[in-house]
Amino acid sequence: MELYLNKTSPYARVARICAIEKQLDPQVNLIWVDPWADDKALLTANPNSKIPVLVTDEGEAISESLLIASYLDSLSPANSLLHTPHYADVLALSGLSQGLTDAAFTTVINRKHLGKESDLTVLGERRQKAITRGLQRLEDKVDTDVMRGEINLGQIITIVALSYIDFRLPERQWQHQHPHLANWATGLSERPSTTTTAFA
Ligand SMILES: N[C@@H](CCC(=O)N[C@@H](CS)C(=O)NCC(=O)O)C(=O)O
Repeated sequence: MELYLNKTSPYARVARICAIEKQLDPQVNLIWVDPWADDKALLTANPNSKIPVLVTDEGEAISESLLIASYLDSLSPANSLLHTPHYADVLALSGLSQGLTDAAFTTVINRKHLGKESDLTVLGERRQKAITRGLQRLEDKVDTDVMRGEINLGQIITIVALSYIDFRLPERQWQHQHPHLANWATGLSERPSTTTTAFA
């Protein structure tokens, strides 16, 4: 299999962590690309020019991190990332934290292309509020089974979302207001799958 990725994409990092947690990483050839550079190989795999893309051994190009996670989860019995006893909770946590990533990532892209004033537009303010509410909801969920139990997709997306905020929006300093979540994140950020995929 081939995984198209870069070192700063939160979505690609989720896909890569899933491959590692499923013990499939020896079978995944990492193809480092710049999705903004009209890379020919990436455009062939994904005309949307977005990463991640996983090209299967059969040649199917799967885009969208959640779909890639679902595919990888089906390939090996190691660490069931989706079909746990808390299946609905895993999906709920995954959606919540994917939304947090979306709000943070869109903030970063808008700042890059339109300037920091983009935070002050109607949509920019909605994104900031979404981040604030998302962090609070995660803080409220810290002691649930889905967050405290075995590693699952929801936990993976959550740790990537939080670490992406630290990486790109450090001014949020969310740890002060959300100490339980910060404590939870410290524990998960020590796993080999997260340390070897750290943003750079
Ligand atoms: N919903 C997609 C989002 C993928 C995405 O937006 N990836 C960014 C990198 S973090 C990208 O490739 N952007 C390039 C572009 O928008 O042209 C997923 O979950 O995989």
